[in-house]
Amino acid sequence: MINPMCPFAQRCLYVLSFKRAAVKVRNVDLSDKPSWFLEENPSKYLPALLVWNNGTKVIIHESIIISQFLDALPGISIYPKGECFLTNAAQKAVIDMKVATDVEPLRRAVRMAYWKSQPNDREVLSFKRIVKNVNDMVLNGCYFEFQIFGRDVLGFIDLMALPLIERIIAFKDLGLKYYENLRLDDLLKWYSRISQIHFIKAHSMPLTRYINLRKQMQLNKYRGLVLPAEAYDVEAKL
Ligand SMILES: N[C@@H](CCC(=O)N[C@@H](CS)C(=O)NCC(=O)O)C(=O)O
Repeated sequence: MINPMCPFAQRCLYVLSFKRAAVKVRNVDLSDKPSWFLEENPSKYLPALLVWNNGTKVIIHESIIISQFLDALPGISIYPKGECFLTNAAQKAVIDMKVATDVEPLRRAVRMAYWKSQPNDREVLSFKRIVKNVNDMVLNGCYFEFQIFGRDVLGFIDLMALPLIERIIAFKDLGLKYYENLRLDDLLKWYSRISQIHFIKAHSMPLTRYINLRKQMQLNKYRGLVLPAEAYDVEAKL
């Protein structure tokens, strides 16, 4: 269960698209939650994955956990898969750690940029620190695993970071204080590379949709993510 404009759902969609796994995707309007959704997913949060295992229903939440579950399904893996199981496990641990410590703080930066038009100095500093850290992890537009393992290959960190970085990039020309003297060159190079990948293109959105959603929030008109995503092609008006 997803909404195509939800950055956390997008993480799962990218992993699904990479795996080419046959999973039924159901879209949910979060501004008007249907009764089937409330019954099947009492937490009301997206993304959510319903799995039937030996007659038992399991509902999985949290974009990272769902993405890891999807990756573990039969087929190719977005995690490094070499000959040695210990190396694989150690590398997976390092990758998961990087997502937790360096990518997840982007949520806070994105949230601030969506909601807070007049940030105080502490908020601006915090935004800049989070974004600079990520910018420095993709020097010259290399994928995240280059800095960690020395190979410029798309991996799990890239897919978890993409929906959040997309929003950071989308808001860069709106004159927000967060972006004053903030270097985004490496992230922009990284973004221009990753957005050309076929399975990424299949789920990517025009960045203007995030700008229009932000406008809706700023006008205090946000009541949850609606369907279809095309609704965000038009700018919100007072
Ligand atoms: N930590 C969660 C965050 C999920 C989340 O915040 N989802 C939002 C949509 S983007 C949601 O379902 N909100 C409920 C609502 O709007 O009613 C994850 O990574 O999956």
